[in-house]
Amino acid sequence: MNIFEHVLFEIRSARSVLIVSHVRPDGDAIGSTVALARSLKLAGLKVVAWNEDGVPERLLFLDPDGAVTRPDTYCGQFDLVIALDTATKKRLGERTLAAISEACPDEAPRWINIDHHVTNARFGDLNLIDTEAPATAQIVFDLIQVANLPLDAITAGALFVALSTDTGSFQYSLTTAATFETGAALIRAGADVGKLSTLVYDSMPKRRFDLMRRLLSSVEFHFDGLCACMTALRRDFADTGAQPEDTEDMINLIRAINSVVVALFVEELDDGMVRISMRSKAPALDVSMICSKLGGGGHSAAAGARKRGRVEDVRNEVLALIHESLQRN
Ligand SMILES: [Mn+2]
Repeated sequence: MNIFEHVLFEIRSARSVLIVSHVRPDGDAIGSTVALARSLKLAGLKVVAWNEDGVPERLLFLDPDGAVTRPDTYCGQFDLVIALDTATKKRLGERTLAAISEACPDEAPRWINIDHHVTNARFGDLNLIDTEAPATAQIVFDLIQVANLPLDAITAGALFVALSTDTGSFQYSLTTAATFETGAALIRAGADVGKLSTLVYDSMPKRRFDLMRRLLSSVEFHFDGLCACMTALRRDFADTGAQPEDTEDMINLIRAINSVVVALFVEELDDGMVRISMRSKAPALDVSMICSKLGGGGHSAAAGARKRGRVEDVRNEVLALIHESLQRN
């Protein structure tokens, strides 16, 4: 059996499946979760889908039936957990992991880990990791195809948005002819490109615009303009009414600047932690290496971490690591 057959065998033998994805979920995490949960349900399986932070407001249209909930709303046993788009178990969130233990007091469930992050820790009993895949949604789509699982318009739409958002709408370097072929197959299966793209790329609450205006004025340049750093403080959220999810993709505003090789986004969280997001435009400068040193991970061109401390201290520590990497390149 190849890995796909193994995964499908496990899924078909399961009595009850739980699908989970990482905290602060993006389009790929939610889209892949909605799609796999829906397809398996349509195939007659018993499926529950959780995300620690729930579905962000801007992605609610992907999940019209509210299939993805926060954890702890389920009493019952799972014999299979499928983690999507998540490099380490810890990234699933504390409450999610605790709720899984509570739901399965007698026997630990089997774990399937489906992901495309280079830093994936292979924490599953089965690990379907393809670091060449531009999105986890691509792997989920391949599974659905190979197994001949149902692919209705909602499933196709969720996969399309996941693929589109993780590739910067089919622009990043991992985008290949096969990615467009998958996009085409999803359109044939009922994904409405115009409608979905407007919902994803052409709509924002005013509070996000207000936050963006403030964050743009926080931008600082370092190392002869090679690095741009944007900082979001708690008071920026308080003053604008913005939510943490409103910072999504804000880093692309500074990544796009010609001189910038490394873009850094620093966000002060409520719990004394600081969230770090990084983007690299130089193939030789791997930001997942820098983020690994800070306890995080990701892809070579896009990575992140969380660290306890004051914003200024964490920012200076990260800038020192970036400086080191720039000098080596
Ligand atoms: Mn992804």
